Amino acid sequence: MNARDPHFLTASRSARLRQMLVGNELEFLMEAHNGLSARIVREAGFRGIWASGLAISAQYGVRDNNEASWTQVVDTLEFMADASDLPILLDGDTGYGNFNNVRRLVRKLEQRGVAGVCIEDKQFPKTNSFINGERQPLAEMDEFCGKIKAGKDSQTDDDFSIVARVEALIAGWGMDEALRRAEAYRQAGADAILIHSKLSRPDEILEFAREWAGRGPLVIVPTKYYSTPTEVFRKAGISTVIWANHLIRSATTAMQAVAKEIYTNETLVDVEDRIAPVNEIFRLQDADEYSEAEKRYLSASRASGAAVVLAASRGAGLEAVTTDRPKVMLPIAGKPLLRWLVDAFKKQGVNDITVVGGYRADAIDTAGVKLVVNERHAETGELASLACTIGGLQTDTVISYGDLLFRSYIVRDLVESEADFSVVVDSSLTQTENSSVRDFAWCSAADDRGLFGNKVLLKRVSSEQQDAQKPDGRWVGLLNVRGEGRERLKAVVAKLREQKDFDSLDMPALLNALVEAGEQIEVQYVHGHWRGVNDLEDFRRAGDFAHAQTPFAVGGTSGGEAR
Ligand code: SPV
Ligand code: MG
Repeated sequence: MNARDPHFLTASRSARLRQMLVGNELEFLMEAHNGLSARIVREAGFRGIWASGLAISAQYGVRDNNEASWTQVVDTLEFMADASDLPILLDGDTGYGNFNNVRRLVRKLEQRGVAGVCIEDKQFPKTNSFINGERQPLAEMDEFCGKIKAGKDSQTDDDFSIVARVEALIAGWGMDEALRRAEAYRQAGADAILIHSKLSRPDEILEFAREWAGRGPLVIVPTKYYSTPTEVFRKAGISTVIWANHLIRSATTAMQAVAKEIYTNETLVDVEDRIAPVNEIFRLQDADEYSEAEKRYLSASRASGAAVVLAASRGAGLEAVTTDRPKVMLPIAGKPLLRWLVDAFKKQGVNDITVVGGYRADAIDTAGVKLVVNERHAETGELASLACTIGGLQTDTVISYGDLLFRSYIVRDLVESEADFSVVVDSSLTQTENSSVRDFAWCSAADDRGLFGNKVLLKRVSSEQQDAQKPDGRWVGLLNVRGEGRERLKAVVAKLREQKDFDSLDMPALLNALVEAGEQIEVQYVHGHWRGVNDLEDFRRAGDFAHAQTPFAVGGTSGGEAR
């Protein structure tokens, strides 16, 4: 298999690295030091990764002296291997100990999908070759051969590669010693020789290559002799060039410049357009795959749903307490009414919450919600408020009055409903004692506990009880819209919009229009367990209800009525 062979990409990572080493073409390994840089190397088009000891240490902010433990390095490699399917050659320093450490290292690298390791003939703990390289002691040659043999004997994948790095030129031991060692390492089983040089010209590398005369693959790291044309390496019969540290260095330059600029200017405005957008980070993290998987694996009730909360009104009958805030910001048992509602939704996985404000929208606490303002709130009704955000209904959505308190099961059951449209009707409330009570509901069947589980449909909602027939309950102000129901809801709202009286229409008008359009709206009966806040009396009693919903609350009422 040639490295340009179409089967190359389907081969295992270790087979690909081996092929790069033994193939006839000049190959390149690019440095990476974490998952993100490994992904970037792959996207740039490289066919293999150099997991540089210098760069991995540096990204942890420690020195290239084995200050990061070998298991920390292996953990980093796991992120790199997960983020990129390229073969990875680990810069394994000296093998982190003696022959036995090399054996364990090779086994662990194979388990993590790393294609090969390069070990250098220095002593543990090592120092980077470019820091006083000439003063660094070399390993005893035979002992190093033992490490190579131990590594080769412990690999279970025949394609796993061990590259032996010769430091004799760096340490000033001369060409003959370098060649003597390289040959010994080849005979010990090394799959390739990395010959390292710290000169700014490639002379000693080229001389080594001539003398080596193709006895096995040669790998080089031209960090210091970087101005050498790559063609020179090709002609010299080099197998693989390692670009050893250029991503950690370029990232460092960028981070230094941006940090300094933001510090100095105390603003982001000048840097924003010159750095990767947050969406580019999401793309590199494969965020879309997560969203797809979420659709596949999270049950509908756990998937993040949406809610629209109608909160534009000041609250008729509540003028005395709403001069500086809308009704939804009235404090109930220590927190605003809206916060009770938002917390209840979030508890059920309904996280994408849009609040339609109007009167004193500036006073609405927008933490964790999106605020849309119905600018014409003074002249319009609930439906006009809903219309301000209806275009954005992308997912299953609960449409809710803003002045509700309820037991959490009510929303849980509602969002778990399979129906395209479903509403909550309280069957405990069929009479009015109070003029502010509204939204009576007539249904296809009364709340007969014996019929529990049978489908009941909404027939009509009205605040007037002129009907001879007693209502079956009261709509509590919650409508769930699912799936294709969303588009049909939009169509019905669009139709109502053509009516002259659209501005005065309320949510019951929408429910009735849906029924008239032939939609089936399923009824979920409850018996109390919720409260609306419509007047001062409701406001006063809401505190008791809210208290009873808090964990370990003692006393308080658990049921309720009245909107
Ligand atoms: C590394 O990248 O950590 C290397 C290559 O070992 S060098 O820094 O050139 O020695
Ligand atoms: Mg290194």
